[in-house]
Amino acid sequence: MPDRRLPPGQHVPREWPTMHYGPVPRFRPERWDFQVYGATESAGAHRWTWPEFESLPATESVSDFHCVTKFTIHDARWTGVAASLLVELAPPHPDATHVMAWAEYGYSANVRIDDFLRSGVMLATHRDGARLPPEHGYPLRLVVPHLYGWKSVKWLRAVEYLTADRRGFWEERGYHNRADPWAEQRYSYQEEPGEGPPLG
Ligand SMILES: Nc1nc2c(c(=O)[nH]1)N[C@H]1C(S)=C(S)[C@@H](COP(=O)(O)O)O[C@H]1N2
Ligand SMILES: [Mo]
Repeated sequence: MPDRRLPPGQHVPREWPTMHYGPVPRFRPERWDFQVYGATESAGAHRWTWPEFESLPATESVSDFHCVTKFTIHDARWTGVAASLLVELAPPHPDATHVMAWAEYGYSANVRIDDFLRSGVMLATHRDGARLPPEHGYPLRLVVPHLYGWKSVKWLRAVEYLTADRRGFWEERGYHNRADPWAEQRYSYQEEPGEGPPLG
């Protein structure tokens, strides 16, 4: 029977692969912080230390995860801070249209604010009840389950509010600006004219 939860071109592997570009960063809690900056309502940055971030109210969300290299993981259970709560705690300026999620070592991914606010979008510390392993984003990763996996930034350190769209790491390197797996938005050449910001 066809799997109706499988977007076009995807398959389910036996185990969850690890997928990223570059080395796994080491977590130094005393140096770690999380920031929300850019087009905030207050014009100032919001900052949390690791103990502060860890004491924010956590929620759980179960979702599927789709990587553009064609694997799909069903029913991942993520625990962490809902993106919608983060936006309440650190409100954007009314002109903000997109967020850039920033990781250690400068990896980034852009997401529309309405995509960021979708239910299931999480700043996750745990998966399936266990602390994230280092290679899966410890201590904190973004999960944007309704877009391809490269938007789910591991080793997340900041969210920047943008008043105009800008391409992130893979979006500048030929991948689609929005990345909806159900529409198979894999590559930037599939974008409609005017759909995204110009290629860097
Ligand atoms: N910081 C960072 N986050 C990243 C990546 C990366 O290269 N660097 N790769 C992305 C890609 S392409 C995918 S599919 C997912 C994979 O997550 P996983 O390793 O937990 O399966 O992480 C995403 N987050
Ligand atoms: Mo990916």
